[in-house]
Amino acid sequence: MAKQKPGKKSSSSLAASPRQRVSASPLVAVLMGSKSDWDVMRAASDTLREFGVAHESRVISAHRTPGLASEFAGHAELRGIKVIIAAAGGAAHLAGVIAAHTTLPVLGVPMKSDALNGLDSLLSTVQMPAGIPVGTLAIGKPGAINAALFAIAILANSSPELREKLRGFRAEQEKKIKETKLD
Ligand code: RP5
Repeated sequence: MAKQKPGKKSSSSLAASPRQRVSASPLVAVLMGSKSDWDVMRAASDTLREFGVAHESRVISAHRTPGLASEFAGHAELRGIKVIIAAAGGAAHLAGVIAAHTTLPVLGVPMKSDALNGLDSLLSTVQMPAGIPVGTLAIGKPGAINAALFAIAILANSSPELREKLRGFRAEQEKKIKETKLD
């Protein structure tokens, strides 16, 4: 792999395009196998935005765009990305393929599928053979939100500001539960 300073890579297929949602110097990449995943995966993007984390959201398919998948993963670290979230449904190999091409932490989100309700996606994401890890979250929207929170927790290891925001988020969540009144 060519030596390059983090945050500098910008080849034609990796550069921002009107079809992708990108921010300058993204720390997190939210990848999904199809636009049909976006309804769910926008919850990951929304969560990252609420915490002020620069990120990009892209459609990259392990089987429909295999070259782009390996190119993206191979250059992600050089571009300054710290965590990759990869969502896919069915024979969901996107997270595993991405993880095979980078040592960055990869978080997999199984999408709910028509045929098997996401069980296929879950098993194909979670059952990575030893050697190439994919941290797998829950099926669908809870997994999308938790993948973003997990990415934030990873980033918070080197960002006291983010750690404080995460504490605030937990405190707010706790407060809401304690204040819950049933009819
Ligand atoms: C996977 O196939 C995608 O991640 C998506 O969840 C599933 C179906 O894709 P479409 O046929 O809707 O494009 O690659």
